Amino acid sequence: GSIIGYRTVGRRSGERHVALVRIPASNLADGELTHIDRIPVNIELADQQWDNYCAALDAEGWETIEVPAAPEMADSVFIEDTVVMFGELAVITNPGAESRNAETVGTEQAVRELGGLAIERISAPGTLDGGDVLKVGKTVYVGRSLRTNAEGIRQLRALLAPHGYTVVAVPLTKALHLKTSVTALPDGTVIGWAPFVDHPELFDRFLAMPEEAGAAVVVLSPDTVLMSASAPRSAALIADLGYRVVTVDISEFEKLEGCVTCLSVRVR
Ligand code: CIR
Repeated sequence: GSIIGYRTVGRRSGERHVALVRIPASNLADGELTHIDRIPVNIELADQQWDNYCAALDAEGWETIEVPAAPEMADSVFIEDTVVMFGELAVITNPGAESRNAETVGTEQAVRELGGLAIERISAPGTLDGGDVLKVGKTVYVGRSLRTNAEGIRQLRALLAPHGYTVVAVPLTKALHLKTSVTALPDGTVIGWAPFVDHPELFDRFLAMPEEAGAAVVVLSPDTVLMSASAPRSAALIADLGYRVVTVDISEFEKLEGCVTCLSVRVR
């Protein structure tokens, strides 16, 4: 059928699908926490879950490339916050948490080594975390969060305007990052955990998920999404809409307010 056709075309085109990842730091358990209490993190299990996450991407045709390890930066595994990709343009962020700010150095190095990408930067006093940026076609929703400020949004808007993107700022008070509260299906429907969404009316189509972790999907192909194993009812709901759902257990990262999106950056 057409679903299989899509995947075959993808492979035939010989396009290289790359995702950046970063191995968990040895002090992962000390990561920042904003909205939840600290629960002990099982480091060994976290390493295993990270391996499985990378293997799942690989199995779905995304070659994983490791950004140089930052063993002393507790939150560095959450690489999504350090760079946002817009086709040929990579925007290196300026993470809003002091403890995370230097994470961008290794990411920028890796992006440079990938080659073929124009590199721009968000700079002080602007702050922006990649977890606050949700792309839906040519619309770029950006969470105005504890981590992303007005100046960061202004800079991103100015960088993207020449590329034909519209930046839509989204007030966010109930979750750490925009993508903790909403992401989007391949068809552009914004899905989310309603208690975390201040303004569902900002989205063209909004579909509420039955679980908190169900708010986050990673689009792997036009017919496949990656989700956390801690949102089985949301996964079933999305499968029932005609999508293939691949699940991974990321419990140890969820204890640190990480979700399925933040452990990689898909270069696209
Ligand atoms: C932090 O507070 O920055 C980390 N503990 C979690 C970051 C998760 N990133 C994301 O959702 N994009």
